[in-house]
Amino acid sequence: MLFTFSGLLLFIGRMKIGVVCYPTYGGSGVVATELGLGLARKGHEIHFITYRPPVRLGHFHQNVFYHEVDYEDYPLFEYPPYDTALASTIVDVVQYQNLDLLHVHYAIPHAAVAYMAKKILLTQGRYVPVITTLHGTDITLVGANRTFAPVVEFSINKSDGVTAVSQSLKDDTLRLFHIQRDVRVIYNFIDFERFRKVDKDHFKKIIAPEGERIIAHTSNFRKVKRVEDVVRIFQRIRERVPSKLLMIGDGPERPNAERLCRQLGICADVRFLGKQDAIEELLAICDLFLIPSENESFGLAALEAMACEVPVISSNSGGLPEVNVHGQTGFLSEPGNVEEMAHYAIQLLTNEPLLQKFRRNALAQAKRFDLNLILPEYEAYYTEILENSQIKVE
Ligand code: GMT
Repeated sequence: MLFTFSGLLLFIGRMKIGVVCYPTYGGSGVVATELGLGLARKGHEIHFITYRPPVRLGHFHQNVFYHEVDYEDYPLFEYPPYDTALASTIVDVVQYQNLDLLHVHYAIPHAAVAYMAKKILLTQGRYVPVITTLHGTDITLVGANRTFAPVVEFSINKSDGVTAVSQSLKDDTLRLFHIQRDVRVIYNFIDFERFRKVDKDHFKKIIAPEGERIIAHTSNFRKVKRVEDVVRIFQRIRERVPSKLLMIGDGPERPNAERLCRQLGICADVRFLGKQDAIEELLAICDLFLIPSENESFGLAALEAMACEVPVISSNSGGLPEVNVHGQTGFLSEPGNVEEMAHYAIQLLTNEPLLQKFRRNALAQAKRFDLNLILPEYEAYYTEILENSQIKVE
């Protein structure tokens, strides 16, 4: 059979890349969108294939295209067959936009759906390599569950390239699944054009009129984030240091966290801000960031805080130690050890020179994950996978 393969584009450097991701507020969707936008700025043509425009997509860009997954409901479907609709849309976009490769973020269901699309395209004589980026819970939480595990393992093994956002996630993947292929670690990244400390003093005066310390937590408020620990840590800090807590984001655990604030009588000092677009403006006024997660493959929220010169008190789970350096950019404790986390927070907040030093260290560490350093790693990986795929087809 004769396969058409648009790898020729490789030699002129400009790639046409299909990006499949969750368009919601969530680390994997944010990484996928910002990677796509970064690649578009470098001249690649990026085609997002999702059920809604990704939240961080923003304004029009000449190299960015958006293809909505077309889905028609039918009374028979108690569960919408989104996977089938997505596979059909991928087939359509690859064919008609002549894509070079597909980059899917979050294994479930994207890696399996991409495999199906690849197989359909092969019957039409078209080969498109698939790269899967593992983000965390697709491996450690949902992925490892037997409801999904066989499909996750199969689709990782069938991807042409697989990346993990931290060494810890790679190790977890190899421990939890029978993986017969290489998994490349390409760290998450930060765009310093957007995330940097800016002067928002007027804003600070509104949140903390008496010059209180400002502490923040950002997440999707899922169980794995241990948001009640955030409240308990803050309660302990507040007993020693006048301070305010900003709870940014939303999710299933928010009502429990709000209830706990009421029980503890600390509501006046805690603000639940819901989902926010300009997180960097909030981080700009913060003194400390809390992320006590049960598990965290990377902790993009911590990196965003560090880029804005905010030290981090975190758990030591998953990939967090690869981002937050104990005793330099913040402190790490066992998940659930709220006493120790509060102790570390108070130590920093009551020692201005130490806090300033940690602020500088946080920024220096964040610079290791600069978008401009990580983007070329993805480009090189794409090129490698395209070249290998070409050899396979030939
Ligand atoms: O948090 C999740 O449930 C899934 C996922 C997401 O889409 O937000 O988060 C994961 O991917 C992020 C981006 O790579 C990582 O920074 C997060 O650490 C990771 N979350 C977990 O591992 C819990």
